[in-house]
Amino acid sequence: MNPNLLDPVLLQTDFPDLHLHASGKVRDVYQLDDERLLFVATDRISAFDYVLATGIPHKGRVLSQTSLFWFDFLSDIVPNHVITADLERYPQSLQKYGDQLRGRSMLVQRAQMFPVECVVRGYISGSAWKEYKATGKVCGIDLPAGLLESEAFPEPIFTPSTKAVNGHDENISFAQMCEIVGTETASTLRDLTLRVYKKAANYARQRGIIIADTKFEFGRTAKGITLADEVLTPDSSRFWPADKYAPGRSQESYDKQYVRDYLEEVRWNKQPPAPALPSEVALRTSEKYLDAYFQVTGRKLDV
Ligand code: Q0Z
Repeated sequence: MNPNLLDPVLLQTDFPDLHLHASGKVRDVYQLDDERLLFVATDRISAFDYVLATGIPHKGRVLSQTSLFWFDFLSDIVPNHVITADLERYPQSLQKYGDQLRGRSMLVQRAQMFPVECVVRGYISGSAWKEYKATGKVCGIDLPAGLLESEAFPEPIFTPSTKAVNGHDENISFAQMCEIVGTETASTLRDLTLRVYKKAANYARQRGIIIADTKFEFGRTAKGITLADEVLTPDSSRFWPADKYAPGRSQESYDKQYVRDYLEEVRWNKQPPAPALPSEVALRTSEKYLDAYFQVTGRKLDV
C-alpha cells in the first residue's frame, strides 16, 4: 500500500454529451436513457459539510468497489440496482470516457426512489447521542437509561429521515414514514434495513470493523423493492476500527480523522472556501480508505 504523490485524482468529470441527473458533494449521476443511470464517484472529499479543495487518491474507486462488494454480499436478502461495473459492457457511447470511468463508476437500473432515508444505528453516536442525553430517547424510541456514548444499543434501531429543504436530513418517526410511503412499504423497508445491517455488521465485526450506523436508499424497479444508491461506504456510514473501540467517549473516524484533525489544527472557520490539504494528509487519508477497503473485502485495490 504505497500511494504516491503522482497518483492522479479526479475532482471534476468532463462528459460534454451526458445529461446530469443528480449531483452530490462527491459523486454524480447521469441519465443515460429511461431505464439506466451512470453513477460516478470522484476523488472529492467533504468534511464539516464542505467539499475540500484537495482530492484523495483512489477514493472514488474505493467507494465504488466497496458498494459493489456489499451489493453482491447482500443480494440473498434484497435485489439491487446494479447492472454492471464492467466498462466493456457499457454502451458504445461511453467508451470514449473510459479513463474517467474505469473502476469508479457503475451502470444502474433507474428506480422509483422512496423519498426516505433508511437509517439504522447499532451504536449510539453523533446526533443520536445528543438526543439521548437530552431526552432519554432517540427519534422517539424509548431506550434503557445509562447508555454510554458509543455503546451498542440492546438491538439495532431504525431511525428514518427525509431530505429537508436545506439539504440536511430531518429525522422522522416510523409513523411519519408510514404516512409518506404507506404502512406496508414502510414496514418492508424497515425489516430489510435491519436484516441488511445485521448481516453486514456481523461480517464486518469479524473483520475488525464496527459499522456504528449507516443509511440505505431503496427504490422500486421491475424486481420489486430494490437496494439503490451507495451501500455501506465510509461516506454513508460510521466505520470504527474495532481494536480502538471503547464506550464512554466519541470514536475516531476510520477514514476522515486525519482530515478533521488537520482542519481543527489550522482553525478553519468552517465557512467556504474550504482549505486545501497538505499532500501528507491527503496521502495518509488515501491509505486509510485503501485499508478499510482491504479490511472489509479482503481485496487489495491495484494502485
Ligand atoms: C439516487 C444521489 C448521487 C446525488 C437519484 N437507481 C436509482 N434510480 C433513480 N434515482 C437514483 C437511483 Cl440510485 C438516485 N440519488 C442520490 C446520488 C449524487 C444524489 F450520486 N439520486
